[in-house]
Amino acid sequence: MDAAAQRVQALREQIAQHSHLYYVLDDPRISDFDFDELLRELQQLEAQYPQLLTPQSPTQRVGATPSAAFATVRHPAPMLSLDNALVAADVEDFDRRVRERLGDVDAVHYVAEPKLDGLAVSIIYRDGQLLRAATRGDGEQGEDITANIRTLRCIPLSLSGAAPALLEARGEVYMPVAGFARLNEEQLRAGLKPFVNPRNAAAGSLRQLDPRITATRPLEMCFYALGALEGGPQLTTHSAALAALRGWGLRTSPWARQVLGLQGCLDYFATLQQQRPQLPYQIDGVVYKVDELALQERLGFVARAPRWAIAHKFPAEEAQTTVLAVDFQVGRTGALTPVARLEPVLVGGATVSNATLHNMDEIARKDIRVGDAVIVRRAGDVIPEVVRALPEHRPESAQVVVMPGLCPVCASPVERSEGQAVARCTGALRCRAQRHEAVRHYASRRALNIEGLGDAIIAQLIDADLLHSPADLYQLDSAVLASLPRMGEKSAQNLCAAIAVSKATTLPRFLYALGIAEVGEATAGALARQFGSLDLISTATAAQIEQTPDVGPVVAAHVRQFFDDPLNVQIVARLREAGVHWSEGLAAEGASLPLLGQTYVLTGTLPGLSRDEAKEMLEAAGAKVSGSVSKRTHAVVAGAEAGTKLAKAQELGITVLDEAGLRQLLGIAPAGA
Ligand code: I6G
Repeated sequence: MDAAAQRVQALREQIAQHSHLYYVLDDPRISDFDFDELLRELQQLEAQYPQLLTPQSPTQRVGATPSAAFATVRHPAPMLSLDNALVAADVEDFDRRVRERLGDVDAVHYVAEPKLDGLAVSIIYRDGQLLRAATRGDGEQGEDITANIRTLRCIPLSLSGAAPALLEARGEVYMPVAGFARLNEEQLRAGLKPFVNPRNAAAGSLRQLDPRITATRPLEMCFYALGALEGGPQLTTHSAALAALRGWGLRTSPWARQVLGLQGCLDYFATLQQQRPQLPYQIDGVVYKVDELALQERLGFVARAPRWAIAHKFPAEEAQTTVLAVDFQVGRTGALTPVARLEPVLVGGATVSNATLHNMDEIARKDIRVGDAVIVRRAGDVIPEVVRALPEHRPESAQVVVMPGLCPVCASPVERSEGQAVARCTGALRCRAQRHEAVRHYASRRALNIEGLGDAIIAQLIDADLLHSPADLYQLDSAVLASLPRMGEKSAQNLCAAIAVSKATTLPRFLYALGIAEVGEATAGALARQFGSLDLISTATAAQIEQTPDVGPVVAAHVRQFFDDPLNVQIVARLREAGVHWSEGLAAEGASLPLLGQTYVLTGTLPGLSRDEAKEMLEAAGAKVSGSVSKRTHAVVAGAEAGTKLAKAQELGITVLDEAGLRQLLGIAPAGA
């Protein structure tokens, strides 16, 4: 037993040392295989001598049981957000303000480091042991994600060296690009939706209630600040704080550098911008912080951001490539969207081989031809787009793009109504592409919310001739579902249950789920309130439909056309026969719409609400949520890292709300209440 205890101790020390070498110093000394061997030996000994097991053992990263919900926890000190600089002139202003406040000093020492595109997390170590980890939340309170954070191998469960009595370390949890690509391949193989980008994948992985799932995700963490420190060394600079974090075994950015003055910041920015495509993770800018802590203290804070730091964002990335072909994608409502197939090109760390061309008017306006050299742009989460053609490099063989007369999927005629930018396939649900999109839309979260019905399953069901419209979903049983390739019995049962649960819905959701052209959630809600019943909507004339607030002739015509198509009428009847039901009448929908007629824009990350949630709440109150700021915008709801939309709102003098303001406006409880 003594010998076993000694070996366990020695193994834990070796594992901690090699983790430190691997994750913190980026200097592995043994192979992954040998590392796993050490872990395996430790596991075996702990199984043999359970009395030697401790929660801090590296074998105990994954807790056994999923939790029902995340607890809310208060941060020892608020987690602030950073102001953004979008152009060099903003950094110049920042540096000038810093120097003026400090009494016109010549040049300030800053620490510059990459701004990782991930999620801010705070971790508390008490007496060197990992005690608690939390998301940023609203800055004051976050969610307790300790069980999930413990599964990240790069985060030590015990600190190295002389640990302080209390340490709150802050940093960014992110997913490296390679791990993200692997995860998405697995998602697709499993018939699940791929993640949009590494940031969303990291957020989704950290918000798992079952830490065993988080443990399978390739997450990493990079620390960038101290929140609280008790019983530790006296630190006088931010550089020293970063060095102390590293000393305790916490990873910090290998790119962090002390720079001098504005020019030092801008030179660093230019260097990092060049390195960006080669970095193994996504970054969206550079953070500059005044290095001297005493100066930071003198500068203090304005609103919720420090005056001594700023995030200098990279502009949207652009690159030159060639248009190989233009294909037409058929969407849910039959709209044909031209998509440029490009010679693959690296833009901002991702290979772009397709870009949207929006519609034919856009192609004509930009004069884009097949064979053209073009500039493509990729910014953050948005779909890459072709910015402009370079006619000076146009080859003689370049070809003008023509809209096909027949749908490329089902060969039905394509129609473009007068004055409309969009051409549509007239095949409706007879077109496989429209059928797929119709079912996907019907099952989407904000329509009938059928969990587990991913793209791959929809495609398999269509291939097997089992799905001609959403109504066929209710004819599926778990035996049929289980017979699909790669579908287990349990998943088939779960999907079957999810389909059954979807039968109870609301009229606005059902109307939205039908996927009528131009009928989004707000319009579906307005129609439900105006008419109160599906039968009244489906039999109303276009003129009557137009009486609905915010509904114009185009929408009214689409609604009428939808219910004039016998195929649609039959599908609706079959859905109702299958048991899809809702309560009709105004009371069922909660008639109060205080924000009717008002337009809101969401930007940045709200601490306690996802963008979808905020949008849903605003729309439920009758507001329209738009993607761009204009003079007609009623207010902009801005969260952390808000960008140009916030700047535009300020320029136009439009009201800006934070999450607390939004909650107050909607009369809902403050976050964490
Ligand atoms: O959101 C952030 C990203 C990176 C930060 C940050 C950072 O430093 C590299 N630093 C601070 C002080 C804050 N947010 C508030």
